[in-house]
Amino acid sequence: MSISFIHTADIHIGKKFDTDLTPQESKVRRRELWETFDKIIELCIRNRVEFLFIAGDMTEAQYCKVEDIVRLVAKFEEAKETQVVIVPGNKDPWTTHNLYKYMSWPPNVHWIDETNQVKELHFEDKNLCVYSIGISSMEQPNKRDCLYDVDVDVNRINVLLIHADVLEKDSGALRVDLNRISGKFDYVALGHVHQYAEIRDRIIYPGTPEPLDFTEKGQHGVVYGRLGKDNFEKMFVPVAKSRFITKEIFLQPEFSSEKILDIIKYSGDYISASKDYFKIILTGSVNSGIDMDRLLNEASNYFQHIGFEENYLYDIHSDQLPERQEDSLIGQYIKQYQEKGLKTLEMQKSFLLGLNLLMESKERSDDH
Ligand SMILES: [Mn+2]
Repeated sequence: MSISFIHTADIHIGKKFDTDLTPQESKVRRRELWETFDKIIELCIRNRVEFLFIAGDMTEAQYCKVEDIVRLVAKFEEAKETQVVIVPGNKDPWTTHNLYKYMSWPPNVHWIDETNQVKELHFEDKNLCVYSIGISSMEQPNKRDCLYDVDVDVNRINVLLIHADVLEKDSGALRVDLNRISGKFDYVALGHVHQYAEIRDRIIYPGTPEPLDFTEKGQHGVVYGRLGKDNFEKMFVPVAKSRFITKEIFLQPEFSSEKILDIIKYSGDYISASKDYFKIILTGSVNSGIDMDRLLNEASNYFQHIGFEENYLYDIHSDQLPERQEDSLIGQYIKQYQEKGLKTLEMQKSFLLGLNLLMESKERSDDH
């Protein structure tokens, strides 16, 4: 006997994307999280998936309104053939403030509402037992040591569903020592790490189904599996709408502005540029005659979202600067800046901007 399941975590519905995105883009991205959630529900319905395991951080509770929770209830109602097991994570902890507590959920939704002892959910008809423990707050780490005392019935399919740090990267509250539990469970459905990772055989972090920032690289999706006592098959189903892509471009002084524009433009193919989030890191050195602000502004038109990290410097040589007489205005200006040194891109930009203005006004007065 075996069960079919989808394992996801860290959807972070409601998240405010205020670091990388503009307020308008942030709104779009929040809607995209919902679209991805809907897609996961659709996958369950279409494939008659028996179990949906959600291993914490389904939402960011502090940004969720009652409407959001009502929408979740309605979506789970649609997937009524799928048994949904949800454990709270550190972004949606099981506290008195959490709206989850005050909602009436359809019968196919099973909440892990225990934070001080292990909860066991038995699905007799499927010979499955799900073990789990929630999180109440990060400040008061709950006693997860009880996890290590679990006794499983080896004749059943045993799943551990948990929002946890098994890589020892985080503060203590979320840590779980795999060495003390492995062997007991036929599958460990983890949440918390946002990148897909198969930690050991049958112990998996599915990652965020829709990536949340530039640290969450590559393809994102959910784990779709079939699990029995003697068999396990899984596949990774990419459900993410967009990817976060970082590219580095090394600029050289001989590059023309057309060439730089082309390199940026071809960082993403047409489809990718229309839906993915790009960050371009510019390094190297740029000809001092190129107006990079204008160029980057133009390049932005080819992307749905693009941001630049400007780590290059202008290539400024004194022999390329206009012929100067020490006492002329331009001469004074250049001298002043050279004494200060042109060490940062910001200083270089303001120097070149001022120089161009002076040159233009000189040309104008020379014409008269
Ligand atoms: Mn998370």
